[in-house]
Amino acid sequence: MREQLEALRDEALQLVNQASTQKELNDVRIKYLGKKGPITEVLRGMGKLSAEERPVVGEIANAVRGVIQTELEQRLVDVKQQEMDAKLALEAIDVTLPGRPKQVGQAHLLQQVTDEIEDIFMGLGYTIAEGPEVEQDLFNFEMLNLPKDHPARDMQDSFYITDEILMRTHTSPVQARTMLASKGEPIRILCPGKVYRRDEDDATHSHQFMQVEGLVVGEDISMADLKGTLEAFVKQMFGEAREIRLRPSFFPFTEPSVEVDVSCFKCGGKGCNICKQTGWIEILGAGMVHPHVLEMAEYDSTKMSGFAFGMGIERIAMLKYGVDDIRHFYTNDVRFSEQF
Ligand code: FA5
Repeated sequence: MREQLEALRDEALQLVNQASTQKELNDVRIKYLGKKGPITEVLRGMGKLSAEERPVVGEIANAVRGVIQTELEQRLVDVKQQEMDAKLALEAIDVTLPGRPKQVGQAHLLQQVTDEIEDIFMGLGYTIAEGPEVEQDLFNFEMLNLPKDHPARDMQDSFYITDEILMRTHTSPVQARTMLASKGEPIRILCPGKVYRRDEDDATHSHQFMQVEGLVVGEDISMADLKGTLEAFVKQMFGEAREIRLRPSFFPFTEPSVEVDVSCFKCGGKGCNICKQTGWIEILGAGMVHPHVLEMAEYDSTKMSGFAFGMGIERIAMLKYGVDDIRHFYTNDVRFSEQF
């Protein structure tokens, strides 16, 4: 009986040592220590033994059961630890791996230039105004001294939605809207925005582009104020060395009207391929607000005067950043956008 029990013990302990999962250990426990296991069987058969044998066999059986029990518990602790280690290894996160950099966007160059222009004029006391891109003929043309049959309309032939509604051809309608809303009070506004014309697209023209309008109305506003303002703007935008030149021009809503050129940033005025050998580059149209335009917007033109200007934002951006084709602004190629 002793040999039989010791053999069972050795067999069970070997299996305990070989087990590598909690389930295998549980199987060993059921097989050797369970109700139908061989040790329980031995203990159950004790009744058939003699009175001398009984305590001896009982002691051995209990000792064998105790050893198996202890070994099982010990092994269970080890197996649990191994299982935990394996799980941790599987789920390990390498915190030393460098992260994936997030792609950070940036403002479009036209937006950057618009912001720069706004900053300069806000420094001169201007406020920013806005107007609709889908505009009435009334504000886009009529209130600006361009009645229905005026030939100067041809220069800005546009996209009409109805006979009376069109995509605005310039930011100048904001002049009329602001004057009407200001009810005879002084004005100093800047209005950037998109405009639309039925122009052929080429390196310097687009059917949709951006302008920024400036309008100042008050007592004793003169051409000298216009010139001083634009000079201050050009020097801040393009550098102290830049000069401006005013050339006579025509716009129905200003009188007198001028085109404003800036001295070439590349050759400084000597003449080169950028300025087409003239030393000057045109950046905007401007003039003194026509008395009739003031009157239409209910301003007393004998007491109040004003100046206005309108520049192409693409033109300013191309000059300042050396962009050679206006179409780069609209193709959404990040290799272009990322450079600024
Ligand atoms: C005007 O649009 C006038 N409203 C400007 C003005 C405002 C004059 C206030 C007097 C008082 P003009 O058509 O010249 O003027 O356009 C102004 C600027 O817009 C041009 O100097 C040019 O830089 C830009 N521009 C005109 N057409 C295009 C085009 N198709 N593509 C890109 N830029 C253009």
